[in-house]
Amino acid sequence: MPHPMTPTITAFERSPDGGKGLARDTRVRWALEEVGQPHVVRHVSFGAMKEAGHLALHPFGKIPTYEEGDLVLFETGAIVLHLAELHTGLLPKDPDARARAITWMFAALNTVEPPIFELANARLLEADKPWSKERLPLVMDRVRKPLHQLSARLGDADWLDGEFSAGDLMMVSVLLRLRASGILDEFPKLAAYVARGEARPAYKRAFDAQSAVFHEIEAVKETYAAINRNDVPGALKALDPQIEWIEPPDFPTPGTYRGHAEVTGQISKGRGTWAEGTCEPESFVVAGDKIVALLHVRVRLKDHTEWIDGRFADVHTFRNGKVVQVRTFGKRQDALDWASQFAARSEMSPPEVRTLIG
Ligand code: GTB
Repeated sequence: MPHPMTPTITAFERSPDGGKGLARDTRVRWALEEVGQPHVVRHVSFGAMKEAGHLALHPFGKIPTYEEGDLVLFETGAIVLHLAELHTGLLPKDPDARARAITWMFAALNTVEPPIFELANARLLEADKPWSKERLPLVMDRVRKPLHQLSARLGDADWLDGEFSAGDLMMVSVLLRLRASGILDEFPKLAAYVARGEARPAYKRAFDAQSAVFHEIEAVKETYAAINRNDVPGALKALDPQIEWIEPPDFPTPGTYRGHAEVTGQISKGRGTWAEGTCEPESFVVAGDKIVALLHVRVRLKDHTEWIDGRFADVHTFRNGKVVQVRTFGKRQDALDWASQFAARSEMSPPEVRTLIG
């Protein structure tokens, strides 16, 4: 498993933006990538976010959180500042320049983001209200006002105050949320500034990580949903034609199955023994290219009256968006250990283990 001091952050289990990186974990991932800090991401469901376990980390029941040893932080401003102070690369050494960069972080969060947040609320949550249409132009103007001033201050510079800093990271993250509204395009200098931020390799890695995990988790969920409805072709959809599915000796269909035809036989045979029941992923642990599905099986076999109720794990290895291997483990811990030991890391990215709980 990852080093105990490897920080763990939380993110949405299923972001409403469908993996477009608009939730606030992206700015923390970005900061982690900028400073090259390996990290774990635990993805929480909306329900779990409001439960005692998560509320102990985040009093307002939101993501992201940041855990590093005994230290628990919430609020993206605090988390990014902590990372910027702990590592080099996000804040200048000169004390005055450092204070100015921190000022830009606060400006992003306290001056620029509040009206943008209000606009998101107006567009998404209040669109059906009778007064929504009348209020929207007013909210949009509240967004534009600081943007005019910000654009004037930025001028033709690349970044807000000399070198790229945590102030720019936060400002770009905040401005990014405006893109869908079209307002960003009214400010070409700011649009170019945001594009410069997005072009940074660390931003790309952060974006790709959240996007990949969103789609991979959806694919793994769909595999089990298809098995449960006895839809074998549906269960194959996420699997690469070169798939290898390895089932240990004490399982119903032990062996190594290669390719869609053999796996079809394996799934059909195993699923064919069920009279009724389900195999549900309860949570996911993501390590590099591997997603560990922690499974709860509750099945009554044909010609049996008693129910089988058990917990085990499948490790799905992804390549180019497809599952190239599924390895079944009777013991969840064995699956977790194996996945983190053999997880492939992108050459571009620092070693990363991402954890997802449902
Ligand atoms: N001030 C806090 C911080 O900066 O950390 C705000 C944290 C926050 O609002 N988190 C949101 C959250 O957890 C996620 S970012 N909301 C869940 C809840 O309140 O129950 C806001 C967000 C959500 C979704 C999208 N999206 O899908 O596009 C974009 C932004």
